[in-house]
Amino acid sequence: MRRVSLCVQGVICMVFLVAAQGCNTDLTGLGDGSQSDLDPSETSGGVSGGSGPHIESDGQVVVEAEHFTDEGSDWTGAFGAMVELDSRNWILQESAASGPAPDPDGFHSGASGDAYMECLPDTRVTHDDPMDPGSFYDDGTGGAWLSYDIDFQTTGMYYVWARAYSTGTEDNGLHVGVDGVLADAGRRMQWCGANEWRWSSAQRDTGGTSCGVNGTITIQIDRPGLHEITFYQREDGFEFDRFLLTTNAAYTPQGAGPRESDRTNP
Ligand SMILES: [Ca+2]
Ligand SMILES: [Ca+2]
Ligand SMILES: [Ca+2]
Repeated sequence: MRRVSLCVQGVICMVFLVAAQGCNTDLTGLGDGSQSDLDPSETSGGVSGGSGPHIESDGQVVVEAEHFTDEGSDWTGAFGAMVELDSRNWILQESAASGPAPDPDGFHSGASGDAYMECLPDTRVTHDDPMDPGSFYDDGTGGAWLSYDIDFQTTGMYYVWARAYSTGTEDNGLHVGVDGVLADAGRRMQWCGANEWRWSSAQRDTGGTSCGVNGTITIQIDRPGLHEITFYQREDGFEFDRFLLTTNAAYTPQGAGPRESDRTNP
């Protein structure tokens, strides 16, 4: 009797131990929200709610282009209406193309959040079209821009990836800078491969090709805290879905990429 009793106690004790271990494992699996808890193969995009700066965590931040903090064009009141006629603006595109014409390639579905920003009007579509004032800014100074406030936790060099839809050779360039400074490493971001949403971190003419090679567009964050990331027009008609900054040289976003990063006011 005594031996059976011990045996029963042992079984009961073991059951409780197993239950306790399972509970502990589950709690650990909830994670602390760090990047190591995220699935690196995330490909379906998706937007975060809330407002305020997006939060960089563990060397990565993802932001929808349509969630900009501020925007502007090359128009300035000092030069009056003549210059305003030449300007381009970043226009929100959702479910259908919306002004100002011309926008020869129309609307493209498949953007994360079902929304993107487009630099319009788009007058220079082919290489044979005239380079109208406002249609092209090779070095990143003077064109329409979009800026994004980001709360950085991690300092260092970031690879800049952006997702865009190009339909030709004259709507596939962009520039990126930090805190109002456009460094050479952020100039002439380039896309090749038309008629699909595609990620790039390539600088034009790197690697011996006009398309460039990925990993050559970078920015430097030297101190933690708030920084302003700004994308500047290179070519009109550029269609801009979202961007991703990462300190990981080996990371290449797939599909629509990871879900958008959280914001400071969730
Ligand atoms: Ca278009
Ligand atoms: Ca164009
Ligand atoms: Ca988007």
